[in-house]
Amino acid sequence: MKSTASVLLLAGAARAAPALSADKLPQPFATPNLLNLIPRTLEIEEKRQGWLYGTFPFGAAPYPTGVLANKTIEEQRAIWAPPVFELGAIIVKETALAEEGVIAAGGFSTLDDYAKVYTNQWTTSLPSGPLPGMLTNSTDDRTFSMMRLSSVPYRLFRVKQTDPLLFPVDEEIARSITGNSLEELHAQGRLFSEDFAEMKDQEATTAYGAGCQAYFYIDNAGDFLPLAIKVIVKGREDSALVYTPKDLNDEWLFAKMTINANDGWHSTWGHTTMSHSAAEAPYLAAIRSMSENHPVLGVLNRVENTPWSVRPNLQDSLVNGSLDTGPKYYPWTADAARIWANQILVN
Ligand SMILES: *[C@@H]1O[C@H](CO)[C@@H](O)[C@H](O)[C@H]1NC(C)=O
Ligand SMILES: *[C@@H]1O[C@H](CO)[C@@H](O)[C@H](O)[C@H]1NC(C)=O
Ligand SMILES: CC(=O)N[C@H]1CO[C@H](CO)[C@@H](O)[C@@H]1O
Repeated sequence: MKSTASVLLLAGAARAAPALSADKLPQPFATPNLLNLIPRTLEIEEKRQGWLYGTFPFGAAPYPTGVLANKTIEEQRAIWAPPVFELGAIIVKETALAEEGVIAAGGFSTLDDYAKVYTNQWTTSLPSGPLPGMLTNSTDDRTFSMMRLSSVPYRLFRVKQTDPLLFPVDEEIARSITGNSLEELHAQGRLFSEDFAEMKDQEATTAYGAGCQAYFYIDNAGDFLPLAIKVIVKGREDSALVYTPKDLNDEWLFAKMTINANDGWHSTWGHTTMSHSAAEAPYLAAIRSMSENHPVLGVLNRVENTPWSVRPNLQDSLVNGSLDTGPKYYPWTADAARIWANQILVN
């Protein structure tokens, strides 16, 4: 089975590759043995000199540098950078068109007017429109809670019975929303939480931001719903307000939007470090430790598809080419992104 797979992989590689000189002919995948010991030792020695541990301005896991690494990085950048910049240019163009479209349609005066931003707009950069329900059901609590589950849910936890509660919720209000007190939901294993409190301390732009904590619960019908959001602002922790669906609609919406910024920030930057860097660190070590014909590296080479383009792309496009300003839809700076992303990796 194993050798059949190797032959198939090799056949594919041979077909895809341009004519190879005799010394570059693909070797069958094999673990180290007496026959390949010497050529492999030489190969690995060459790779260890050409793939060094470096750093990247964005930080996170070690970033490769050296003669061989730079060549691969350049090739991967050549594949990735053009489509990213092409899309970036289209977004800039379509943003201007959407602004004109909103003005032509009479501007914003109610919340529902935000749908105008998407009417016949973003045809190339967002052809299927925003997420289902974003325009029609944006204020529905189920849209909000499903966003927690369907995007990057790693900051959502069930509050275990042995875990302390993050913050209290008025018992009468909790009962009027859920039929239970917070403690009862907790005891029944129906209570969930998100804790982004660390974000209150980040270097902010002029936009408003906070570090939020939230509770979610499973109701009697089995729906996963938000119960309360605590909005914590640096220096005013003691007077942090707890919002619930029983507050005025706009206040509750404000609380949901505030934690949305936390979760979006987490998806953007946490995914770089927790997903990409966590895979890139062992990959770089594997490149430096194994022959290209080692079956394990063969698998890693297929899994890690052009990884060395990810951080440069983030640096150039998400951070918008500037080391000083982050994407404008977050209330925190690009420096805050780098610091946060590196801390979350350590944690
Ligand atoms: C590899 O690229 C990095 C970053 O551009 C550069 O600092 C380094 O000198 C290069 N190394 C070699 C050996 O070309
Ligand atoms: C919007 O909410 C309604 C009422 O609950 C539901 O029937 C519909 O499926 C929702 N639409 C989307 C796109 O989720
Ligand atoms: C490099 C890059 O794409 N920079 C852009 C960042 O965003 C500003 C404002 O939208 C543009 O003017 C820059 O061209």
